[in-house]
Amino acid sequence: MRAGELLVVKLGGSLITDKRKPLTLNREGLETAAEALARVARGRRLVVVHGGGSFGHYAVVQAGGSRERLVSDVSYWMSALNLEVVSALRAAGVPAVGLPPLAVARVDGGQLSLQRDVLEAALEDGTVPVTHGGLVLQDGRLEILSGDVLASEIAVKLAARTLAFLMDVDAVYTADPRSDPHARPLEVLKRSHLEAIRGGSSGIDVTGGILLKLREALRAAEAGVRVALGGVSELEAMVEGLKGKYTRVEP
Ligand code: ATP
Ligand code: IP8
Repeated sequence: MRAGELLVVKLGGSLITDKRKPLTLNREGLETAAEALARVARGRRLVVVHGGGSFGHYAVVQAGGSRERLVSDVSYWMSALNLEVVSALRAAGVPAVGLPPLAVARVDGGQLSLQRDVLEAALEDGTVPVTHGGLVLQDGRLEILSGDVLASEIAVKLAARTLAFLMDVDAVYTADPRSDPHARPLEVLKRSHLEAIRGGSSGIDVTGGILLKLREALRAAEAGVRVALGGVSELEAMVEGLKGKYTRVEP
């Protein structure tokens, strides 16, 4: 197997899109993230999972109750966003390969499983798989799986050294820092903190916002992965396990 510790990065939709504006890319946020990813990819194996932001979450809401629109529109807009992420990474010198979530995960009897061989084959070739939250086969139907869940599952099953969740905020706070002036940043997140943390999302979000992310972060940390959440400027510190302004997760 190709050498180098494995790093999994969940690229938040809040960072790479404008979650308040439908179908709007945050190109500056994406390019900054791509450059930071290029730096941490040196000497490591890297898997990137991105979220839906104002592409996926908006498409789900717009579909209303229509299965036809849900499946076609979510697939279309998430593939469009995936191509933007892959293009930004390639421009930063990262040999990215886009993989739809359908190719890497499925749910049977409520149990999530990974197509490990697809991810491992891409890593073995020295490339960086870039998958995303979106449609996967779930007990015979195409349904939405959150990128937070997928990133955590990949980190656990492929025994990643580190899982980093990048967002448009620099840490996990006691409440949403965008709307609560009294919100305090957490240096450490433990399971016992979960009940007290208040949160939502920075815009439309159909998969559970920050609270789902925190549960997934804890799940991976409890399986032995080093987990951190924060902004892109601290990615290197998160990956090296250095001190910095971000939240680390303690099992
Ligand atoms: P996506 O699901 O599209 O990938 P994401 O994972 O980047 O998006 P969210 O799930 O929206 O992002 O979570 C990040 C957002 O959550 C931030 O923009 C922030 O405003 C909001 N938020 C709500 N509560 C909190 C909290 N307690 N701590 C930190 N951020 C919070
Ligand atoms: O944004 C869901 O993934 P997430 C993507 O990581 C959608 O929760 C809604 C298509």
